[in-house]
Amino acid sequence: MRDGAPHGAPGHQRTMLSVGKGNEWLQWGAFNCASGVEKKVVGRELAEAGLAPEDIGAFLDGLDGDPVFRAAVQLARRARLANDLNDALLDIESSSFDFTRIARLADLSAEDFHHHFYALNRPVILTDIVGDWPARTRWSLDFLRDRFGDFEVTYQKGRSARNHRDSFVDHTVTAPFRVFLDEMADVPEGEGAPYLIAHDRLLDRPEFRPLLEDVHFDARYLNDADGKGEAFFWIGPAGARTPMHRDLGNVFMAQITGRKRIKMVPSRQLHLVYNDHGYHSEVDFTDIAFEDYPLLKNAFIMDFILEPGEFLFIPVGWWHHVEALDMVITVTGNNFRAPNTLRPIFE
Ligand SMILES: O=C(O)CCC(=O)C(=O)O
Repeated sequence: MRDGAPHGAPGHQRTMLSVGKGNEWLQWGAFNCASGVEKKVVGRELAEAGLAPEDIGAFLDGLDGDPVFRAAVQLARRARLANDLNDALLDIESSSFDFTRIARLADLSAEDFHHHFYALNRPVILTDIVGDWPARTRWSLDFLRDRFGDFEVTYQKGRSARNHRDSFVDHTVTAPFRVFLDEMADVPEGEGAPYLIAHDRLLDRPEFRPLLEDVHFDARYLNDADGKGEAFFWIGPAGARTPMHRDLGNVFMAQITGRKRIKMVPSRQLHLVYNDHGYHSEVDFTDIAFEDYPLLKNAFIMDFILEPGEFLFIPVGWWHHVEALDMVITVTGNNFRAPNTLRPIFE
């Protein structure tokens, strides 16, 4: 049993709950019972977690008489209906679209991009967008150090593979860009790679704004990124990682330098990725423990390498996990010409 959370029960959903916290285990038990897992299976897991047999018995016997639990059963039923519909639709759609392989295309008209990918919530790599951006030749580490080295940046250091919630809060460091570049060049064995990510909003700052002159937003699909929060700069060494998560709108990832290994799961398989908190999966996608996360066996997983000079379209809601294979520089953005309203369809 990993991290004390039960596994292996049919239809079971893992949670972030941990051993020794009786109430959290009871919440886990109620969640699984409401989701349709047999009471005896849940009872067995609670016993394994160390709860007293009489407490387990009283808890399970009391569930059906509890109006809050009955409401949870109703909600779980509704969620199941929505999930079943999504499964059925995706199943049909997979007969004409390969959800396990990313397409690479060039010369796509604005209309074709919109009708075949953007409007259908389908990812694609475009190979003719980024190749001639001046950034591809100009943004060497020396150039970045000489030009911007004295400016302070905020980056992530020592992020864990799974715990996304803590990642952004507890592992933030502020230092001159030069210091980050030095750290990036020499990551001690066993230490999480430092990563300067979108959250620093580097390109929103006047001192870094000139970097935007080296990128050309293709007018077929993109507006100029004039506004704040529309384009983002990422830089990190091999090993830098972004855990599995989804975004609030459509985004693109323009790969300037280095390769990234990317794993993606369709937006409509949200119920299979163990998303108990925020916009993140609790699963470590570098090495998926399918035995602990059995629902993932039913997911479509695209697994591919984004090469330098490529442009990846990540449709809203698609889950993505990113791992740098080399030193990487990336520009991401959401300045699509078509509506990208970042609707609050998420919690
Ligand atoms: O490139 C990365 O590490 C992550 C990018 C990403 O997840 C995003 O822009 O949403």
